Amino acid sequence: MRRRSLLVLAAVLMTVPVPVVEANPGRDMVLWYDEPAPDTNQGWETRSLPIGNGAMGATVFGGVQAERLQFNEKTLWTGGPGVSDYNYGNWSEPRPGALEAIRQRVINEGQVKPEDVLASLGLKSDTPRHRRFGAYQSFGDLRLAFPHTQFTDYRRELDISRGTAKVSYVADSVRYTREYFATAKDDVLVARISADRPGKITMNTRIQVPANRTSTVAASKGRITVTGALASNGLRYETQAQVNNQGGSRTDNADGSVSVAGANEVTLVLAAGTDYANDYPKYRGDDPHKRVTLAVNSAQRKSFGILQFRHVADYQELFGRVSLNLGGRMPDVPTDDVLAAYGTDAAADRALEQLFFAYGRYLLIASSRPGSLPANLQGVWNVLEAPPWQADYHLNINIQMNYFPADTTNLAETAEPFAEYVDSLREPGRVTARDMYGVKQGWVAHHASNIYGWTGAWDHPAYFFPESGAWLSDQLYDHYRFTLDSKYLATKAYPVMKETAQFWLEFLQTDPKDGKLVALPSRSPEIGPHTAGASMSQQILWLLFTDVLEAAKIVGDKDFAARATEVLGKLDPGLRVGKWGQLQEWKADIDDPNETHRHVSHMFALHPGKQVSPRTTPELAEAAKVSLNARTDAGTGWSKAWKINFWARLLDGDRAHKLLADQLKTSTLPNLWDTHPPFQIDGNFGATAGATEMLLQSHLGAIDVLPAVPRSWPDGRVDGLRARGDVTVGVTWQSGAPTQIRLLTGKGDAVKVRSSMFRNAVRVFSQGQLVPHTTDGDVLSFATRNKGEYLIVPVS
Ligand code: FUC
Repeated sequence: MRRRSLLVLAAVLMTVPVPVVEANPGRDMVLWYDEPAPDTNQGWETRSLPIGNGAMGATVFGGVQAERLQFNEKTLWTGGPGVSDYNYGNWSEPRPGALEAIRQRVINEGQVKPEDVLASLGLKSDTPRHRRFGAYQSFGDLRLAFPHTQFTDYRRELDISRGTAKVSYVADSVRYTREYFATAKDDVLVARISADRPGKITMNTRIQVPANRTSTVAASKGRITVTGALASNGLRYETQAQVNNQGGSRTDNADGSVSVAGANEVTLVLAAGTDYANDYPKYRGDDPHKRVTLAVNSAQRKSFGILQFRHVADYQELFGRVSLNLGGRMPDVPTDDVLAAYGTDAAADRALEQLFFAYGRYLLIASSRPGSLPANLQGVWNVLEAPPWQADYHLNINIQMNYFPADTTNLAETAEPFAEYVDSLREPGRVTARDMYGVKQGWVAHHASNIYGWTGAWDHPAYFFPESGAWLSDQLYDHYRFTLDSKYLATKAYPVMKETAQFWLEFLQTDPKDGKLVALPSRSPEIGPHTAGASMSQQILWLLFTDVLEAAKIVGDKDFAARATEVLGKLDPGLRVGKWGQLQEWKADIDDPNETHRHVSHMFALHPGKQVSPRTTPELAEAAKVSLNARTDAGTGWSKAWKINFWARLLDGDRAHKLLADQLKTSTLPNLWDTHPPFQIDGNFGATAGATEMLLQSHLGAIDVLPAVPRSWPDGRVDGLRARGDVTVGVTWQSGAPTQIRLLTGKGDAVKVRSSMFRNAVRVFSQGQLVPHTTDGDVLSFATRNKGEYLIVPVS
């Protein structure tokens, strides 16, 4: 009887969501403001609201009289092959013996100053980098002018549950509404301007582009076309916007603007593109005219309603896969006020945390979709000609962090542009490996790259980071561990991983001190001297060869598996506890306990690596805590975000939550963009990844449920998170302990689930039937089948 009713209950629980607390999706997933963003660069950075479809992005200012949508397209970059003396960062002439001399100095003297390494291996100051490297550019501004000077009831919002933005206000007793979205389905930005009374829309539409390019502007049949080329490199660009009115009249103006008078409604579709192609060595493809014309033509044939329906369905298919309920209750005040009041009201704090978590997923969907370039330092949004760090691809933490949440939060597709980009660095990277280091096989890139295959040297002492390719390869393999997509492994990840490992087979050196293989010279990113075998270098390389070994076995590359095994036998793993109990940052015990630098790269073994964990290596985990405590919780946006991940991996939920709170209080702008400062998007992605690590981990082989849930999240529910092994996970918890674990298996295999819940008896159900399982301490194991649904509940 008891068993039967449990089975019924279980069957019911499988299908009916059981929220622990009431959520209010209408309000919870909306950022909203009661004023426009100021029409300045600072207003853009702190208050404009981002929409995007991966390739294109726009930010909504929401001015009543003067609306501005600043827009971007990923491929509009200065620099590169269009600049006459572009050289991919490679040396202009050979420097025989330069690398050997530095290596010998490191061996003889123990360490060498970054400036000395720069002088012998870096870019010479007579070949300034900036002009050649280039920077990501603003495409332009879509400017809409309205006659309204007096208004009331103003609201500007971004609904991240739908991927749509809206501005609305009342003027002369008429409610005006502007709706915006960027759709990946139809490759355009879409706007609708409407009113609650007919014939009320009178407006002017124009497109403005920055001065660093030629431009021809024309308007015909409501179509505004702007074409030209960047002065820097001749990159051709084109943007078209179609203005369609329902009712009233439309006029093409000689200045290239389009006016509408007395319409019921106006819809706008805009597309943009360049003749860039991610194709070494020229990086040029077809003129954008055809593509842009086709995108606008086919979009304008669809009604606004159809475009919106297609967009929302497409967007929600991704966004809707995950939900998190921490019991938050969003107060009915603007989002900037909720942020400012963070820390004063638990229910509002939880609501903001839920929103911030979801916002990272929103931003990733908006800035990284298949077929385009990956999210850069600012995702897809940039307003400046000279953005901070070129809004480029920094390869020593930043692009990696952008993709930390891709798999764990069930957005595997967003990682495709990342894999394609990494793959595309191989061709230029082979030339760099050969020209700079005389390496015959393999590829290398250094600490940052552009969209034109810049894999060579830099003109800054921080530049030397040949390990970037290895870290990127580790991440490509981790993606496989989530999806178990063997075609992706064989055709995409493994070839990149193998070629990276080939570089290191030649580049690794034997440390005469102990005969171990080390990176030489090697530095902890952006801090300290160049030495032999800095911890992060070794940890990354340990993971690379461990992954390559595993992958080689799967794809059947026996010879290379043997090479990887050989290297692993001799490789220094980069794990040492030093004299003040710290996890050493360098091979020699030279860590300064007073150092508070934002980079804490030697924690790589903790996250995203797997060598250090309280579960497997408690002494090393203790040492990691000592190092992290010495570095303090301070740091820039991304640094705090990474620390959330570190403390989650150390199973300290309260500390992880403190870092998340610190990030919200001190590194988050009113539009919820992360600030380094300035705005840098990696911190958004890192925070979302960190919150996920608090709820679910799977890097050690078991699905670790609620490994670091903080005291401030006593009750909650999460659905749709992904664990390695192609498993989708949901958890409901009360007083910090799971009351229900839901698994959806993919390819199907035995699973191991870890939770303190298993110290007491549990039942596992699938399709209303009990599933046999075994428990060993906190770990529960059972066999699963393809696409099986499983429910784990306590016996009580
Ligand atoms: C690295 C970091 C900086 C910044 C830049 C884009 O150089 O050290 O803090 O994030 O990347």
